[in-house]
Amino acid sequence: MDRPLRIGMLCHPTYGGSGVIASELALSLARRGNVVHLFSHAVPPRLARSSGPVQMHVSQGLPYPLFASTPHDLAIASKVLTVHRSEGLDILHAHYALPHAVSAFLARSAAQTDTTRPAPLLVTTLHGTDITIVGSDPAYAPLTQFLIATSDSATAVSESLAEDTRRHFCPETGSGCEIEVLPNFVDTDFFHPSAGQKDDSDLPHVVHVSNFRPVKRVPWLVRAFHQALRGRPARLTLIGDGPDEAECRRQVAELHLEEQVHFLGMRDVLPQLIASADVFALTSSEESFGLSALEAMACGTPVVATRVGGIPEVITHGETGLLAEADDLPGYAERLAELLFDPAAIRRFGQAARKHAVERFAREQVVSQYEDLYRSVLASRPS
Ligand code: GMT
Repeated sequence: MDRPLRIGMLCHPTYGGSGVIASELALSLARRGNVVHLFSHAVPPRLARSSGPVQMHVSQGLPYPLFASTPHDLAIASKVLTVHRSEGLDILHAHYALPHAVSAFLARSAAQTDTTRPAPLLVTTLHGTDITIVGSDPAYAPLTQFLIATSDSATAVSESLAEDTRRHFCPETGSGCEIEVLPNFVDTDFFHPSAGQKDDSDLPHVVHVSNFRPVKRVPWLVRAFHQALRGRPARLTLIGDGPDEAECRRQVAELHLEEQVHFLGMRDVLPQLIASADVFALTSSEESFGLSALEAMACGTPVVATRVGGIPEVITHGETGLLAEADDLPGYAERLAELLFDPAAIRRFGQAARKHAVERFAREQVVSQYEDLYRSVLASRPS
């Protein structure tokens, strides 16, 4: 039997897919008998809710007047090094390139000066805007490129994101951008159709979950929902909060949708809320994967989404959901109405969505792929 691995996972603690995936991966790996440490500047919500045997290290930098902002990433690098020196980590797994691959790189470099034990190897998982918006910005691009090239292994959550990464950073030969695609995953027991009750006698019900950042285009969704109604009764529930919430509320008032659109703010009982809806809506301008769409599919709720980034790798148009072009609001409204007002189609698409989530994106299957990757990276470590 393979020996247990000692893994250090680094991630953002905010609500968001990369922190969810890092936390769930850490929990699964620990339940398999590996020793897993999670490093962040606050406890990620998915880990906070679990009693799983992951050792959480909250590392916050020292605020000091000379610093424009508190350098949590340096405190995390320092903590990783401390844990490595006392326990000997095999793998550092950075989720979202910036700043976590920087922290992990620093800790690995410092550990390489120690002759008493091997330094940990660095696996970096690219999640989306760490390439498409933040990482490719001229302010960070050279560093992002270096981190990808210098990681012992780099992974991306979709083919589309791997392709974007090559296009941004290694356009000529692809060399320096060796990227393995390991898709995101979902706990299909937790996100399950029986978590909530769809009721044909209720009003047709659309749900959306996000952090209301501009890239999610929630105000665009409000307008599309309004167009889809054409006088028919339906409701839209918006879950989460973020910068665009005020604009959404303004549009709801302008379009006189106060009766139809409800804001719930941040919630943890997502499976119940999503499973009881008829359609999950995603209207992003870019999306490397769309973890929330996958969670909806696992709940048996079909998705109407914009055809961007890795979305077509998750949703099969006409089978598990419907896709519309991101610059075509009337087209999106049309797709939304097509599904929302057809209970038989909702059932058919919902069953296909659940089946696809279970067959292609089940949690333990993808966790095994990560574990295999760690072991193969360690096996090829120069002695
Ligand atoms: O990249 C981001 O904007 C943040 C990131 C996150 O932490 O939620 O989202 C990305 O990673 C998720 C998990 O892999 C993906 O499901 C999201 O599609 C992706 N977001 C974008 O590409 C906009």
